[in-house]
Amino acid sequence: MAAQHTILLVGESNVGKTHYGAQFLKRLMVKAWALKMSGAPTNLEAFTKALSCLTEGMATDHTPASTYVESVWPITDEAGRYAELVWPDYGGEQVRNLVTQRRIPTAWHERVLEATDWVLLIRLHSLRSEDDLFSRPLQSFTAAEPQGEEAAYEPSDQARTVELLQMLLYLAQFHLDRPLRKPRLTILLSCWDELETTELPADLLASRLPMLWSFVRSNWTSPTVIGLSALGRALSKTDADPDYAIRGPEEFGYVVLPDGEKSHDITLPIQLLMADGF
Ligand SMILES: Nc1nc2c(ncn2[C@@H]2O[C@H](COP(=O)(O)OP(=O)(O)O)[C@@H](O)[C@H]2O)c(=O)[nH]1
Ligand SMILES: [Mg+2]
Repeated sequence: MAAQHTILLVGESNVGKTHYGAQFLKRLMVKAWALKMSGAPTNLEAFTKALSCLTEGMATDHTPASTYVESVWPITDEAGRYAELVWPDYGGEQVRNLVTQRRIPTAWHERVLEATDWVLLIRLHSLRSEDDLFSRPLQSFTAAEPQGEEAAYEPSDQARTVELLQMLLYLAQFHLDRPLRKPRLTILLSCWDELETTELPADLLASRLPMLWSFVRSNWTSPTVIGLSALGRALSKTDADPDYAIRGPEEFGYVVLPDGEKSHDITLPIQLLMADGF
């Protein structure tokens, strides 16, 4: 069966991809939700390991892959539409390196070309805010020139995220003379619970990362921004959360849709893509 959608889930290290995958997997297993696994997924280990930790009420350790590994999940929705979810894993600092060193694994290159949808995970809470005239005292701009290592140019977190999208666009050889319809872009603001906000996801993104937001809006006709809390709350790697252990991980986690509506169905961002929603 040819996939109607190939959905690529990308994000830097530590944004919550593995835990989102684990929670997603649990939802597919419980089967009370609209999506089903419709074949054999590949490379599930990282996700099943995370899920067994969640079942005990703990987060899993971050285990960076040393090479490119991807997990591919064949899924169908209630209307019988078929999609492949592709979770690339670079582990460690590899996505960062992708941008700074511009080296792209071939397998990944192909995935970018064939994807109909890109889902980018961004964890706002762990991004450094920009050092600029507004956040730093003026004298720090006139302080002694940085020496050696320090002098090396390092793009801001926001610039690096823009660069990541630029690289994907370049790889996929899109012409940017007009805003893109395909591949569609969904931005998931992960670990939403950490942000303690009542703002709409797109408004928050626009105010926190204005350069990224304007880049996205000028290159896509209808980008979608959704808040995602895969876990619903912070979990420790050593102390079990009793609620989790008693009620089960499937009782936790939520998304905040573009209009601000909250839903416990964390598979919704993918369902909406499969249904050509938004
Ligand atoms: N508060 C909170 N923490 C989360 C959530 N999802 C993941 N985390 C934490 O974020 C860290 C990175 O998650 P992980 O899934 O390993 O990120 P990955 O490197 O992108 O695969 C872990 O310490 C998780 O416990 C969430 O929804 N809320
Ligand atoms: Mg991971």
